[in-house]
Amino acid sequence: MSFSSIVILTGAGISAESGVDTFRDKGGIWSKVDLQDVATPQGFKRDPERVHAFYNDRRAGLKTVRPNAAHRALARLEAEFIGSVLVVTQNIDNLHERAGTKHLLHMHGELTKVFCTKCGTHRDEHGDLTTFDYCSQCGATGTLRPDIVWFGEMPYHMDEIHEALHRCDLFIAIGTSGSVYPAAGFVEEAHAIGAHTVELNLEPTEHDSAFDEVRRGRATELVPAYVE
Ligand code: BJW
Repeated sequence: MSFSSIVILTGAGISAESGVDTFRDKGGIWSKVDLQDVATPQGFKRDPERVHAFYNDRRAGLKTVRPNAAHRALARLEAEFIGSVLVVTQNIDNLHERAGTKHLLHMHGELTKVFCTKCGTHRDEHGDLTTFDYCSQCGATGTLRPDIVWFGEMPYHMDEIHEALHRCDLFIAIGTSGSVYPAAGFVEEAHAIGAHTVELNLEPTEHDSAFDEVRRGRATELVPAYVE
């Protein structure tokens, strides 16, 4: 088979072997904290200190992890492929860009960014965020929040993603359980326009039957083997 336009959706499983926790696996993030407390606008309103502490820890954790063979294989694919490759990640870590991927969309936000709820300015943040911090743009205090898409909020870059899905001829989902929409529905969108759809994942997922091709195993083995 030969392809000209590839969309790759990645989830927490691609970063698992770098040492980043997944959400729904045994011992995953949602087994340790209640998502209503840390991943909803309501949770942030109730207890911003707690939410800042949760993301500050994870932001600090980025300094201790490195891209793995799966991130690197996708960067090589992009560099060598004649045609278009778009990586859409649900991950808020920065391992794809550190591996060298350029054409990348973070649909659920980024740990290394914050935004001001008063003036809407987004900026980089590599240290801790507190409720006392002020916005360097509008000067307001206590209005900064992690630049993360929480439940009930609209994911980023949706127009660009739908446009890419509607012209791709290969869609690959890597390391995602397919539990969270709208990302979980991308395979159906790609399938509907006739794209070949592939799932690379450690375990069976809710959407197995929607894919033309399913491969099981660790991302660091499956991804280099599939794309090279
Ligand atoms: C390996 C591996 C290895 C492990 N190698 N593989 C009912 C029906 C449909 C939709 C909804 C509904 N009720 C509510 C909704 C909407 C909701 C939703 O989908 N809820 C579901 C729970 C049902 N979605 C939303 O709210 C989204 N927004 C939205 O829909 O907006 C629409 C809207 C309309 C109008 C007005 C306003 C809005 C937003 C979703 C935001 C998700 N945010 C999170 C948290 C981010 C912050 C943080 O990180 O703390 O994003 S949730 C969490 O899940 C995170 C992830 O990106 C996301 C997906 O998880 P992922 O990546 O799939 O990880 P896991 O752990 O689930 O799976 C890992 C997989 O890897 C497993 O399968 C393993 O087997 C595998 N694996 N090791 C290969 N080594």
